[in-house]
Amino acid sequence: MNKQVNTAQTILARLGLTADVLQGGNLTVTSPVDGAELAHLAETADMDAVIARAKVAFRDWRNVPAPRRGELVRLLGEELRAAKDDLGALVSLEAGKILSEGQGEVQEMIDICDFAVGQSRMLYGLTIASERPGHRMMETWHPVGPVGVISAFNFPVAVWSWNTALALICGNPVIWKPSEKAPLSALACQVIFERAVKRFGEDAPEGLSQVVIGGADVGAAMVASKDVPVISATGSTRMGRAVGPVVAERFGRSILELGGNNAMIVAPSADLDMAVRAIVFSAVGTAGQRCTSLRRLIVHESIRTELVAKLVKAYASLPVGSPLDPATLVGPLVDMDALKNMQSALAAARVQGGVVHGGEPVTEGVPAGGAYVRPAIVDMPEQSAIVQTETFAPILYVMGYSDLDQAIEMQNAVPQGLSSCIFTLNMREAERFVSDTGSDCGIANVNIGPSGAEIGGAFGGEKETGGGRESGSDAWKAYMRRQTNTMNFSDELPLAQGVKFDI
Ligand code: UN1
Repeated sequence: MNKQVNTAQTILARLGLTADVLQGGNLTVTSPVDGAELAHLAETADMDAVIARAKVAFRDWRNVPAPRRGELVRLLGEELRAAKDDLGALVSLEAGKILSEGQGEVQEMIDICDFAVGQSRMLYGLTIASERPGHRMMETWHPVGPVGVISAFNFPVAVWSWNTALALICGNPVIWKPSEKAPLSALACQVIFERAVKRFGEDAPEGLSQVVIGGADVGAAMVASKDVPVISATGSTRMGRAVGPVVAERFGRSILELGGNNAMIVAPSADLDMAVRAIVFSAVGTAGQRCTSLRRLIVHESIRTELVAKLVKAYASLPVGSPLDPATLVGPLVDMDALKNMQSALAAARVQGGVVHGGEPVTEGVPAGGAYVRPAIVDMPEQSAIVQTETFAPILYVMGYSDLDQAIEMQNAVPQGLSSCIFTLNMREAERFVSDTGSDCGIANVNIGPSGAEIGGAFGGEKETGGGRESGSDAWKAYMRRQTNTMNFSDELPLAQGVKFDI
């Protein structure tokens, strides 16, 4: 047994995952760090029973006052704080993120718990003026029922927490189908959640949060069930195209957070040193495997050569290696398929006129068995087909522009619409970018890269990104059912719009 497996087993044991859970099943979990087998999990066999449990849990949980539901989420936040180092390390082992990003992901969970605790006392509805005398209108928000969460390997814990912290305070149980590539992080979250439940006491029904393990079949059962009124799915556009219509067909609600093809416009006035730092973090962080990763750089022609030279230099010194080594900035891709996809994207870029800097597999000085690469910068003559495709790898396509209208048009001319940004010190350009005629994305930043959003804002995007919003702002409303109430305290029955109907 090599050293890494020992480390993994120690971390898993501290997180309460013991051999009886980790062994004996058919789903093999491997670490992207070195391909080591971490576990063989049993797949969930009886989805009907899982959904039935969630339904029963809903009946009880909706009766618990929202601020008290918030107390459970407060305890979850406390347990996450206590487990932060171990859970962060498990994310690094299972998803291949560098240690700081693994920890950062757990911090994102803690942050959304804090947010949701406050929100639990603010499930506000409006009071609306009625057109009729002696009447009052209002809007009330009610729990909606079990929420199904489908998450991807690249944010194996935070995405669950955005959905779960809100779903719980809104009065709903959660069923979580994590990526088959990162189920251990999910099982660890379940243990942490159960610690919080134990401290919370009897008000929390059994089955308030359940994890289901397996492939597309397991997810499909949940997606098709009318007993799971909300499906929040994060992953590829292909997955969203399969999930969305099934949920719509049964008139369920889906919250889709799918692919991104995020751009940065760099204007002539930009602070180039700051832009370089933002570019490198957004394009290379998480080895280019965030849905918010920077994939397209649209640079003013007057600074293009200078900026590309600075980037090529910065990229050359990036430490690629084991994500468990604190000096590493670029960990592995999730698996060998991801490496193949990256290489074929680079080959296509060359055919389409691209000049590729870097991008080759790295085998020296990295653990054997992992898919390590040097991040790539690709100078492109135009925004051709490959640039319009999201490849989940550290490839940054660079294109030039000469006026801002053209840059914004290029920024918007891709099928995806998640995140975007502009680097400029020109106030007109900055305001234009976030105006009605600017970026068409769900996220548009000024002098900040497109990735690494805080939880306080609504997270999600337009077009093929799916239109869903999760996390902060008023995203909680998607986890509740809205009711319009008209209250008549008069002794008359006037009809709206002046309609007469006397009997
Ligand atoms: C994702 O990649 O699915 O904004 C989520 C970010 C993170 C979340 C990314 N806070 O990069």
